[in-house]
Amino acid sequence: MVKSALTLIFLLLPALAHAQTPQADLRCIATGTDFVYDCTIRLSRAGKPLEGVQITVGADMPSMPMAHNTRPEQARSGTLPGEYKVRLDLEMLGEWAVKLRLGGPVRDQLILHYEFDSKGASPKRR
Ligand SMILES: [Cu+2]
Repeated sequence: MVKSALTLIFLLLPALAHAQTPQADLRCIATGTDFVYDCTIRLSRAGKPLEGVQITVGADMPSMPMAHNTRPEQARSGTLPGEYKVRLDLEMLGEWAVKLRLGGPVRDQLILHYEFDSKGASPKRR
């Protein structure tokens, strides 16, 4: 009885946390200028697009702490609900931790690990 109740709690906890934490998906396309990417962020919570959020986007390389000092950029609203656009000027190819600072109606911070190559970026599973 206790065991099954605990099991239920452990099954539900991640689902609850997942429902409340904003989720972000990042798509980036290389612009043709070295290390400059046009990126689209899709922000949602519990499967619904999050609109009207102020997003400040920073980036650094986990493998090179303090080596880079990219300027945080303010994302602008995209065309679809929950969509935001930002241009990232990174200093080299490789794995970057893209940090989204959310302000306005939602306050949170999300860190997205992406591998940037000459075409764009793909999520890095750790
Ligand atoms: Cu680097």
